[in-house]
Amino acid sequence: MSRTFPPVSLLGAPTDVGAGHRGAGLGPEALRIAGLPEALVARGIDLIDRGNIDGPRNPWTPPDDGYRHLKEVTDWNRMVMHAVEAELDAGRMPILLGGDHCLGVGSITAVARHCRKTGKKLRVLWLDAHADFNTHNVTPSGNIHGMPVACLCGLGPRELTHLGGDAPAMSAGDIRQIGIRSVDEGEKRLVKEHGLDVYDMRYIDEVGMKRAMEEALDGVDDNTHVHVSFDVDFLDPSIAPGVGTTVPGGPNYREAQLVMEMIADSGRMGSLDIVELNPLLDAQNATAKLAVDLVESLFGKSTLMRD
Ligand code: 5AB
Ligand code: MN
Ligand code: MN
Ligand code: MN
Repeated sequence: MSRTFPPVSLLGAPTDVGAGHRGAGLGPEALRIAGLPEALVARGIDLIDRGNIDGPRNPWTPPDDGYRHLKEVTDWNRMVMHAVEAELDAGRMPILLGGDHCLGVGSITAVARHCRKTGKKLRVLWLDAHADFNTHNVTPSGNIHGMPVACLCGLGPRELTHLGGDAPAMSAGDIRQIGIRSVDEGEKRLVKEHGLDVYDMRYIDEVGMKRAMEEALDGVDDNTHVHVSFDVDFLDPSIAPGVGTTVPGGPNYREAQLVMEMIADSGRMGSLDIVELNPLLDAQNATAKLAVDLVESLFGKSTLMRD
């Protein structure tokens, strides 16, 4: 079963305005240097690198009313939303090179708008150590990269919950979270209240990655747009130390590959974020190279063995 992929566009969003460490803004260049464009071209993909979006600098100021840099985060997300939507409208698959995970708001808002226009069902696969479901009342940090899923589901400041127009981008039922192992106290309550579908590490330990992914992909059909939001801290820090917020006990190399391979097998991935890579914490660009290796599997590299 060989598969052809739609044309792909790389969009760099070099910012860390949503994070608590500086450095994620260097992610797009690190991913390029690690060979991402060449790897996609080698998979036979028609690729355009659109270069980087140019947003506001990081003012590095403390949180205000529970939000750090809300204005800059909103500006970046608006630009990301327009850039991602333009690619989808042109029939291309956008790969957003972050940047921190606050950018998931703009990226997924664009995807949700596209799904509404085309009548597709949306399924977001959120690969992360964290649930990213904080609000300004419960956040321990004020960092908006810990809030994008809440914003997308309508919990948060209006400029982010309504970035795409008059309604939140999605509902809790549209998302599956995989690899979760660090959820803050108040955040836990919200995750339960809103009924998020969380395949946390405890569950993965108990049933195995294969079954967890089968369940996360259940219901995906020919009319589904699968968006993958890949926070690199999803991976166990022993293989992926180059991120700002490491949490032990994540998926190992083979488990991570299986996740990517099963997503590739679904044949329905329509957009992708690669976020939270922090080259300042990454010796020899090794975590970036691992991310590229995993993205190759998302584009069917290892599936070849089963042709
Ligand atoms: B990431 C924490 N929950 O809100 C918070 O990397 C960490 O995008 C958020 O998943 C991590 O500050 C955000 C403690
Ligand atoms: Mn995240
Ligand atoms: Mn994370
Ligand atoms: Mn992080």
